[in-house]
Amino acid sequence: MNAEQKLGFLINNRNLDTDLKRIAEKVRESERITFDEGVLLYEKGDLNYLGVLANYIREKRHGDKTYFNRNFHIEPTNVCVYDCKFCSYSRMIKQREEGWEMDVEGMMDIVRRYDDEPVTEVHITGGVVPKQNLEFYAEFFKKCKAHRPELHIKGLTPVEYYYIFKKAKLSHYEGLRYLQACGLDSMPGGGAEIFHSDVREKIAHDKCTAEQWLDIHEQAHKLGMHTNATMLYGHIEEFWHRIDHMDRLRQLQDRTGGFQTFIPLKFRNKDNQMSDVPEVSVVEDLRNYAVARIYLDNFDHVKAYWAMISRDTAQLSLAYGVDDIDGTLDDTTKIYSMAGAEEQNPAMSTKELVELIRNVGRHPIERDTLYNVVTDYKDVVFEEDKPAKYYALPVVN
Ligand code: V47
Ligand code: SF4
Repeated sequence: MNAEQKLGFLINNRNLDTDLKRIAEKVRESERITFDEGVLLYEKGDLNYLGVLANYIREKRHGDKTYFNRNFHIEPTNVCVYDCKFCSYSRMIKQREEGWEMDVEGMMDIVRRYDDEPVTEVHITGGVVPKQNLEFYAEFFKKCKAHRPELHIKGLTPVEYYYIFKKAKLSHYEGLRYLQACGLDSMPGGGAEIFHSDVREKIAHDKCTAEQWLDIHEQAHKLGMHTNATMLYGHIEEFWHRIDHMDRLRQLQDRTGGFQTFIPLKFRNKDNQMSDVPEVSVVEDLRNYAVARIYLDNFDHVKAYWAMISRDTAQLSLAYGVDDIDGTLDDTTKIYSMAGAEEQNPAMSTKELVELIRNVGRHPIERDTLYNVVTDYKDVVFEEDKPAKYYALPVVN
């Protein structure tokens, strides 16, 4: 049975709850579901039901195509002026001895390590410190572009921008316009956490508010930049907080169309101030991907970040609405390993990523940050005698 037949079969099941049947019919007719219906999906939808709906939408949009990219991260600092309770990564100013703070040359050294490698994106994210201010990032973006113009800079989040623009006395629009002129191409989805103040005040009380986060993305969209959005789920929030979060994103997307990808991020509980909060199950992860795919009808892509949820769950997620699994990473990010993710040194070669996708019957496509196709791997056979670097990124010591 294909995805459409499965949906038809489910709708014709006489035992299906009437509310769930109505939602399934809406999905078949490509009608938007309401806030209350979103909450109901979480409350009543079992894994099979949600998977059928989400996969129907996923295959209608993308067929079997599954995207990844070749990227690396730079984490300019793990010191942070903020105090997010879920963060295992940041070292407060007073714990500086355990922290690092790079200068522009240190960041350029990382960029230069990839000079002969076919990476298309550098993803920059980390803590917030006074020294890494507007001019710091302006200088880095300019140097990076001068060195390698085609490398896409996906940099920082509203958490950093709110802090540095305020210090520089610039509006969100002015600050972003300036950094865009220096070389910034797009913005990753971090810092969103859970928007609703009931939860945000408990887990991320001192960084940018939901309104500030959304406004910075809106200004970026006005400048023609594409951005992503995340949601940190599976801790103290309730289902309706997740729908509230996605609803605010859906509304902004209706206005601007600037979001590309939604990335649910599973809360990991190692070594942070919320270690007493248990992590949710893999079933809940999959249900959550599926609800996101159903609710966010105006987002093109839903991404499972394999470094955070493990390779196995990333593979499973491809049947629950996910069409993107991020990139090679090359062991350049520590955010998740420090929070207890299975991947302690996250790096995958292109060949491994392609095989991971193929092994669950999907069609691997290497994309650039803006989803232009770089290589379609449908019929590519990996040859033993091709130099490893053709497929794989080197391990950096
Ligand atoms: O904003 C921090 C999250 C985010 C924990 O846009 C945690 O392509 C779980 O946003 N458990 C940063 N999550 C990472 C991020 C991201 C990752 C991959 C791709 C993209 C993209 C964006 O990491 C933070 C925060 O929400 N985070 N600590 C934790 N203990
Ligand atoms: Fe700082 Fe980000 Fe950690 Fe919050 S999540 S403490 S803003 S590094």
